[in-house]
Amino acid sequence: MTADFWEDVSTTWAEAEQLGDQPDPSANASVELRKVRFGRTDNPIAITGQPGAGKTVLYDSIVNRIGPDYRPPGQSHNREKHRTLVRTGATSQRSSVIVVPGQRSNNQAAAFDELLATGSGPVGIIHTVCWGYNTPWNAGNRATMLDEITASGEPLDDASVRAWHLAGELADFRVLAEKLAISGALERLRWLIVAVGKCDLFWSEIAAAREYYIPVPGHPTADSPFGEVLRGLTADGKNDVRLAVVPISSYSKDHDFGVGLAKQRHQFDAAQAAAVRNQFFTVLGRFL
Ligand SMILES: Nc1nc2c(ncn2[C@@H]2O[C@H](COP(=O)(O)OP(=O)(O)O)[C@@H](O)[C@H]2O)c(=O)[nH]1
Ligand SMILES: [Mg+2]
Repeated sequence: MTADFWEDVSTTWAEAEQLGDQPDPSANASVELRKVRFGRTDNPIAITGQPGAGKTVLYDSIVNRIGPDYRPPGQSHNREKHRTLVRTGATSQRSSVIVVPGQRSNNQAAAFDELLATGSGPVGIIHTVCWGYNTPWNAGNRATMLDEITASGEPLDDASVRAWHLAGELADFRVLAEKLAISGALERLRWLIVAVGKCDLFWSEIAAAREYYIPVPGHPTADSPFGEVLRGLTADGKNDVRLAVVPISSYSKDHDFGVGLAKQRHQFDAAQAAAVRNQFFTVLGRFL
């Protein structure tokens, strides 16, 4: 039944929320991913999402590369393809994990089209969103953002900058959903995780993020615009794409909006970040 599908999605999120509030230091994820150099790579997994959403750092977090000396690699222009060994309990398999830039510029879209055109398409997608806390990599984008916010008559502040990014994120997700449907890749897709990243920056607002990213069980008309697209993409669970929407913090740090505003402080200690990350792994492990 429709409502149950979204109830389940909400329950999985709620578990992460609870662990973020009360970390259980003894908990361990049952799945391990490791970057490897050689070998076959079946089971392609794509990490999608807007520029600056946290895709590259999320991959580094997934393969456990984020230690005390970690420095984020900066803006990536091209598609990144990694051979990855996935170990769940006693079994292991190789996957290629492809980090694909956002869908809204031609350049970026080409990378995703190429992935779909391989004939097999991804078996799983981790779609990265970040509640408006995109790192504004590109000076051109920053200028467009400033122009559009000024034209709208809004003051330039955290709220208007985040709203601008959220609108872009929504448009990007719409394009992704359409491409998956039109290319037929949706029929091959076995799972989708919406990774609500950088949650260390907005943990105090996590309930509002949950309401934005998860369709409302039993009440389609109450969905947020993002929820509406997600509901359509997954056909309320009827198209056999397994779905989770979960918060994740790959790398806690203060956020620079990039336009001269005060930084947004991160709100996580190490135990909280580890607990939420572990839960993300547990969920990912169920799908692999
Ligand atoms: N606070 C916080 N910042 C993050 C997190 N993940 C990434 N970032 C920051 O966001 C920037 C962009 O991330 P990146 O993965 O390079 O974005 P991409 O363009 O989607 O690949 C990084 O340089 C980090 O500074 C996170 O979980 N929390
Ligand atoms: Mg990147």
